[in-house]
This record gives sequence, C-alpha cells and structure tokens, in this order.
Amino acid sequence: MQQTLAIIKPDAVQGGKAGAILAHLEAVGFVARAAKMARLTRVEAETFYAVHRERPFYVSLVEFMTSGPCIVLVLERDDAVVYLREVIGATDPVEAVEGTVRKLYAESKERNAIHASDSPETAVREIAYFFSEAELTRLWA
Ligand code: FUP
Repeated sequence: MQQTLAIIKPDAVQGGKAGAILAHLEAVGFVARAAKMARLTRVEAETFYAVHRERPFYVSLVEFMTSGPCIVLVLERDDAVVYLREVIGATDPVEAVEGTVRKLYAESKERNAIHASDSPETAVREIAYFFSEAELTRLWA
C-alpha cells in the first residue's frame, strides 16, 4: 500500500463537485486516510507551488488556489501515486482522457479541479506539509 496527497481545488469545492470527486476516487479503490478542509494562505500556496515560481502562470495560480477552501486528502491504495495521476488525467482538461476526474470536472488548465502528487518522494513531502504525524496516526489508532 502507498499513500499520496490529493487536493480538491477551490473551483471544484465552490462548484459543488467535491462529493462526486471523492466518490469517484473511492470507486477506483482509494481509501481516504485523512482529510481536511483548508483555505490556503498566500504563503502556503506560494510554497506549495514554489517549483513553478518562474512560470508565467504562477501569480494567477496562487490567486486561484487561495480564492476559496480546498479539501486536502491523504489517499491510499496499491501504486497510489501513479494510479492517482492516471485517474485525474492531464493538467489541461481539453487534453485529458475521457472519464478522468479532470475531463469530468475541471473548468480549465488552471481551474483543474484536483492536484495529485507527482512522485512518491513528493507525496511524502506534501503529506507532511498538510498533516502532522500525530494527526495521521490518531485517526486510525
Ligand atoms: P499537474 O502536475 O498536472 O497538476 O500540473 P503541473 O505541476 O504542471 O502544474 C501545476 C498547476 O499549475 C496545474 F495544476 C495548473 C497550473 N498550471 C497552469 O495554470 N497553467 C499551465 O500552463 C500549467 C499549469
């Protein structure tokens, strides 16, 4: 079993799609090990997407990610990192395969409904960014 981090983004939460997205993820075998609703601060969004800070879309992306609450999830299943990336689809919903979360629920390349960690190392770092060890273990102890 492996864990990965997903964020149901402000567009999907505000659009009333969070429940459908979580149901979709559960239907393909993910178990939610932890979840929280959070409105990212500017600094949190900037830090989370720091790898993109030189890109032209960075300012707009940070603006969007802080525009309303997100739902942050730790998801577990076999091969979770690779499988979740497959299930969510390409960054731009226009390019995403039919039936993927972004094809079904994303509005645009920026307002694309969901984030998923892109490697096992990133998943460990991103999970620790949002959840303390104590928080994670207490839930299932
Ligand atoms: P992904 O891993 O699919 O989430 O995509 P990236 O890490 O490449 O990009 C992170 C986020 O930046 C995307 F989810 C949306 C945003 N983005 C844009 O707004 N415009 C772009 O051209 C590329 C990414």
